[in-house]
Amino acid sequence: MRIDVLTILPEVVQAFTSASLLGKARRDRVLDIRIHDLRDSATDVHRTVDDSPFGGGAGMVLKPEPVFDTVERVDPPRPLVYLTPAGRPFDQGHARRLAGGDGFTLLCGRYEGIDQRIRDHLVDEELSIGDYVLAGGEVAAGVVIEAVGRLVPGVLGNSESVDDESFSDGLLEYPHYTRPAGYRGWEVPDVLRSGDHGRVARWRRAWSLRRTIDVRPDLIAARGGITDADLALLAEFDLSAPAVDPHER
Ligand code: JF5
Repeated sequence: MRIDVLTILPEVVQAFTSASLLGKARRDRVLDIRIHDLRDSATDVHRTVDDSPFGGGAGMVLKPEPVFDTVERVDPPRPLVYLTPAGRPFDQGHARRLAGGDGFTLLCGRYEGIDQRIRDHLVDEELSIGDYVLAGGEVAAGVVIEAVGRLVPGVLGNSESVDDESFSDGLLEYPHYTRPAGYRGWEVPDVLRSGDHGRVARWRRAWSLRRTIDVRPDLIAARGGITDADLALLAEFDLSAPAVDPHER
């Protein structure tokens, strides 16, 4: 998979995509990540890529010429995605769709924004990684590349392969435990050590439901509310009331 990134901070994107999981995938040639410095397409000695907004106001705007020039010079893969708080909320569904293609391109904005003609005539879609404002799109690009990259076959090892359970059914993760079974007097729940795989699966699902109801009621609504089977599962593990912490019950 080829992923191109258009940025004025290539060293930031280079560093992020050279470490750990993404770095290994790049070395293994599973991910072909190409980082382009928008300033390489500037035409003046100062390598200017921004200018003040028509109509006045604070801040600067990314000029159209360096972005169009870069895209026409390197012919990056589509879709071309602009990362902005004004975009559609990026989620696991977007990550799966992008991971299923041959590649995509990320445009990192800076300043107050980018010239509208880039959005109208070059960008295919606008995505937001959350409701906050960053100084630039580079960290958002890192988020998208990692979320998509880990879904690309060959990026994760066999022992860490993608858990298709988490998020795919729209619920949050259940609690995880490892050794030691007792730590500072806090014991791992007996059910997880019982060897009863059916009961373990029901306990995990009950906790996923409980956590999702408590912290993400929007996800519960999106899957059509709570069913009678869900309520029975919560009751089986005494989770009918809002949870505090697995050890406080
Ligand atoms: C950016 C103007 C783009 O801040 C972000 C962002 C927040 N959620 N998703 C992306 O992108 C950088 C800043 C200012 C345009």
